[in-house]
Amino acid sequence: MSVSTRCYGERAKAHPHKLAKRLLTLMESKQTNLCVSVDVTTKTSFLRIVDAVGPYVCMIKTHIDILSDFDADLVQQLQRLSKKHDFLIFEDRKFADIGNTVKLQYESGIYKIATWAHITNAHSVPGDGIVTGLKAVGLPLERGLLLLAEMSSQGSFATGSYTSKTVDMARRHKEFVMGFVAGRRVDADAANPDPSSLPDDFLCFSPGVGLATKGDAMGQQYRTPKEVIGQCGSDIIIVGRGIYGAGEGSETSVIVEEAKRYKEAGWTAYLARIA
Ligand code: S5P
Repeated sequence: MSVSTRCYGERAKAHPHKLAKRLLTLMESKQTNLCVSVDVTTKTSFLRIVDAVGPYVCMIKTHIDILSDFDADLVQQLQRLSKKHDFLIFEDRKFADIGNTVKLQYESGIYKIATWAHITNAHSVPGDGIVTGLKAVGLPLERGLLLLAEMSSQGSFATGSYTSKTVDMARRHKEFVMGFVAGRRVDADAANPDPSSLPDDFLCFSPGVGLATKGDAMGQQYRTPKEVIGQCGSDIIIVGRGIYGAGEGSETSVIVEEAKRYKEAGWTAYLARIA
């Protein structure tokens, strides 16, 4: 597989999607391609972990609906930390319904995701209407969308023609869709072995990254930053339990050390790729 040797800063300059440009610029200046997924269930643990890893990340990924004590103040604190440490917020909502429903889920309800999350994501399974619905809310707010083109879990059905049709869907909505959740640069093909030089230059976000283990008991599969960034041409590593471990009980100092270790591993893999 051929991978892009262009640096984030160069891609930022040419990028037509405002939020992708902002993210690539931030990655270059903070020297990080690490996104931490903070999947804990209490507000105190969540904010403690976000504040601890903030200096080392380009993005924080949330599952806002797993927080037992969610309130409006949590969103305000998260936004404050996003400014303090300079990272973007990605709500991993994985929308999967018809356009009209996802539009309501994105802008309304308790969470009002569109008001605070710079980025969210969606499955392509419903067809183009899902993007049309989300775009109606997100585009005026200058938000960005990722499509799930592949999944890291064992036995995932998002392979082959499902993946390539998802790439086609993204190309039809590139003013809003800024990239993919996938394990590799899925928009590369024989005609365009380095799609980072194309005007759409979709960003590739890869979950299922771990340095210590190969998976969990529920089908998650892990690869290293070197495999994901260096060999598969992905742009951003998404790491959850590899960094916060047991979550609520983990020492802040241990979380900080792990965040530094993954940041370093992701950046080293990227530097080796563009060298
Ligand atoms: O294919 C996927 C897509 C996502 S967004 N596989 C994933 O694991 N994710 C998310 O990444 C998942 O929902 C979780 O929040 C995170 C991985 O967490 P970890 O603890 O396994 O690193």
